[in-house]
Order: sequence, then C-alpha cells, then structure tokens
Amino acid sequence: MIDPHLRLARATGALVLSLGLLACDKGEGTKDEPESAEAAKPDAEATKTPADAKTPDAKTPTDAKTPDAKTEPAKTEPAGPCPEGAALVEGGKFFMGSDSEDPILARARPAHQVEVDPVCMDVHEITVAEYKTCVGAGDCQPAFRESWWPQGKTDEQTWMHDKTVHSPMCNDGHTDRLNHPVNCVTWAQAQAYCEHKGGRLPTEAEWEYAARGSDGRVYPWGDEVPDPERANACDLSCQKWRNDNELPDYGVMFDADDGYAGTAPVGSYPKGRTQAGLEDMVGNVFEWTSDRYYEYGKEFQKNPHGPQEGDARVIRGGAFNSFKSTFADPAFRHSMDETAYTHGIGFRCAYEPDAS
Ligand SMILES: [Ca+2]
Ligand SMILES: [Ca+2]
Repeated sequence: MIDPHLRLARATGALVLSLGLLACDKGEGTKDEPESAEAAKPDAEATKTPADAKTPDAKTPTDAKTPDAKTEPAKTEPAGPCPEGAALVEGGKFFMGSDSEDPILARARPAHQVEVDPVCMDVHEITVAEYKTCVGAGDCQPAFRESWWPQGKTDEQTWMHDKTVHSPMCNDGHTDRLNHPVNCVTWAQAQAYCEHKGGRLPTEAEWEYAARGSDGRVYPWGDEVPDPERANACDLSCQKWRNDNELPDYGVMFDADDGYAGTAPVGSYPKGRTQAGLEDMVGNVFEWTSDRYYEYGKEFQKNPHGPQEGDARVIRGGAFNSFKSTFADPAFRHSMDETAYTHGIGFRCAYEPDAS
C-alpha cells in the first residue's frame, strides 16, 4: 500500500508551488501553506485522472448510460436575453466562499458578501464538437491531445507516470467523444473560444452565484447529498481505474457507479441542474474562470474580477475524479497554472445579457 499522503504530496507539487508564488507576489508569508497544501492535494489529484481508454472492464466515458440524455445536449430554451445555449443567471447579493473548517475549503474562507450583475452562462460545458467549430474558423488553436501541468515539486517518475496514464483522457481526437467536454486546453484557449462566441470566461463570483443559486441550497441542485444521478464524480469505476493505473486510492464520492470512469457527455446528469438550469457545474470537468487566484478578504465586493497580475487562474466545480462531497460545495475553489492543459479542466462561457 502506497502511503497516500506521500503520493498526494508528490502529485501536487505544482499547485503548492503556484500558491507559494502567489503568496510571494503579495509580499505575504505562507502561513496557510500547510493547510492550503493539504487542501490542494485531493483536488490537485482531481485535475488529472481516469482515462477511459484504459478501462475496458469499467464503464467508460464512451459508454452511453442513457442514450437520450447522453447523445444529444439538451436543447436550451432561450432564457430571456441570452444567446442560444445560454441561460440567464439573475444578479443579486450573496455570501461568497465558506467559513467551513474543512481543509478542502481552506481557500474559500472567509465567507464574504458579494453582489453580481445578471449574466448569461452556457448551460453546458463546451464540447469537443463546439470547440472544433472555433478551430475550423481559425479563431482557436486545437485542443491538446496530451495532459500537461507544471512538474512543480513532484518527482520526475511520478509526474511522468501521471501524465502518461492521464493523456488518453484528453477528449480531442476521439470521434466517440464529440459530445464530451473539451479538456486539455489552456486558460488562454478557453478565453479565445469564448471571445469567438462573443463572450468571455465567467468570473469566479458569477460562477459561484450561478452554482449556488439564491435560496440557500447546499449544492447546486438542492440539499440532497451528491449521488450518481446528479454529478459525474469519482465513483466505483473511477476508483477501479485509478487502482488499475497505480494511482493513489482516495475513495469515492458515492459508493455507486454514475456510469463514467472519466468524462461523460455534457448534460448527462439533469438532476444536478442548478436553479438557473445549468448542468454539470459540479463534476465532469473543472471549469476555468476569468479570475486569477487571490486570497479572499472579509470586505463586501461588487462584481469582483480578481487581481491584474499572476500566473494562476481559479478553476471551479471539481471533476469526474473528485472523491468527496466537499468538492461539490459551490464555494470550493482551486488554483491552476494558466498554461496547464489537463484532462480534468474544461470551461463554459459567460455573455452580457442583451439589454434590448
Ligand atoms: Ca464518474
Ligand atoms: Ca463542471
């Protein structure tokens, strides 16, 4: 049995490093680093995991669970002043972040009041097929077909192993995954796609408010604990895939099979819809936001946009390999080097509502 803490620490060096750099940039110490590093471990690992190509006997991302839901993204009813495929998230005030003592939410502290303007957001994560239209138009660079993130403090052997086993999870180039979220794209690639569509990446605040809704629910869909019908998270097949690929076994978010060891076609978990009707906000792939990572303060903020300098961007929502329900908390946030392109990160876009 490999010591999971050792493996975690090695696997997450890059993220720990990036957090350390951020702290240095701000001229502050790293008093929170042990806790932050501890929190980074599970979700850092969660950004690089299962490759369906490696799971002949586990259900894979290409195994349609419910063909009607999986083969075709749900048609989006135009919701007010939003582009096709996007829904309106009403603006409002809320408490962003969390005061939870759970180490996974260390970076979400403290809860602080934020006000956001109305915004339109894509109902689904951007798919491989959608991204290809931008590539075809000459506005986007192709998604990567290998997974990469900074080595950081991870030892060479572990880093190389992780990249090797995870790269087949990059969805571009797999014709049977056109309806899966595009992954293995950098922050700049995600932003370029959104600009091509007339939008931009959502801010952290917009993303969180969209995920959390306005009624005090615990999870994006309500108060029910995560289950296989609400989110693509690390389930039994994900756990098996990890064991088969000699990766640390962190356990599962739910002791069942949600149908996919890796990514799933977007919109496969309609019971996980948010108040505004957004799908897969939690799970499937993490989502790039526009904001650079920074430590929260207690003061009220209106339409926060994060700092102007820095190399780490905030990713949100957890992924198919997230193994604790805390990752489904709308407050959960994580930082990632903006030049990384991993199997665990995709995106959706935001648009200004049409005022007419
Ligand atoms: Ca799963
Ligand atoms: Ca997601």
